[in-house]
Amino acid sequence: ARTTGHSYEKYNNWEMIVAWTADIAAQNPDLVSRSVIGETYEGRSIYLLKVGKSGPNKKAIFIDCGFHAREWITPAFCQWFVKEAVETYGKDTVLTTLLNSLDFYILPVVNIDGYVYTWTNNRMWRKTRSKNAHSLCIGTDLNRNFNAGWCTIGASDSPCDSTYCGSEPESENETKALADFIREHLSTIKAYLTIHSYSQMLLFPYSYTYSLPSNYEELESIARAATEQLTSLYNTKYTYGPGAATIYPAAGGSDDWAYNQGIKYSFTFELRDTGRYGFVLPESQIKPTCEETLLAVKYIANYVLEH
Ligand code: ING
Ligand code: ZN
Repeated sequence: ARTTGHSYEKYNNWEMIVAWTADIAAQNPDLVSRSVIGETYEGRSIYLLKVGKSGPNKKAIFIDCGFHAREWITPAFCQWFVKEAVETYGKDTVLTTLLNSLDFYILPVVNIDGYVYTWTNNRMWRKTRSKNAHSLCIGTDLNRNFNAGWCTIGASDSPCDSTYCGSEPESENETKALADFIREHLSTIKAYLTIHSYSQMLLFPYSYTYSLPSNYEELESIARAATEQLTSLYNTKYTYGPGAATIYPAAGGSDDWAYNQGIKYSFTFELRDTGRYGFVLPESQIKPTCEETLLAVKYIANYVLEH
């Protein structure tokens, strides 16, 4: 396994991330392959990495990062995850078993146009960069744009707001690309993990309603155990629970949508911190944040493998 040259403890711009996706796939052809699942509004390729040893009838886990442009720690986590996979395959028994038995689909940056904009224009941008009809305001909130109670609560129908739900569900190229991929792979994808920041929370459905999901008790116990693992490393405190009651009610999120598609293990991570640095988490926290988060992700992956 080779991962030379790339810095996993710094924030990388989109150009660097693109080069990294090509390199890590080229250097680890038995473990990593790269595909393009769509194009952003501004015409950038949306890259997806498939990580795992090839084998028959494998279950899969889908993980995305960079839904919201300013949440820079999240693309850093997706890069870290792939690095750990290629560097510890054949060394760490838990990860080796996981990669032999499961495929991980890693989408390192969903909202690429927004991410580029945070590097060039406005560090605190959240939405996409698409034009809206009859408005000078730009962008849709991708995590309000999915077809799950779309725009009924905790979302705005005004294009100037940061939680604008879009003109209709899946109005954004990025939403459509992600949703199409998941629909096409529903028979294999057993878990959906979407990585956001910040708040130190592990959320599960529902966020668009206070109703509880059918396997609520199971999700609650997975979240408890996964956050226990996470906290064990650096004592980072996490809370967990259904989105509506734990963070705030919000419709149109990808975890609720994936859950309603039949993916019964669907979680939103809210990584460090709780507000001291917020979205502008110092680079010195990339490594500890990624290490602790990896423990929770491994726990969930193991659970999925055994159930
Ligand atoms: N938080 C999420 C947001 O989109 C969330 C919380 C999770 C909402 C799941 C809906 C569904 O607002 C951040 N930090 O983006
Ligand atoms: Zn977010």
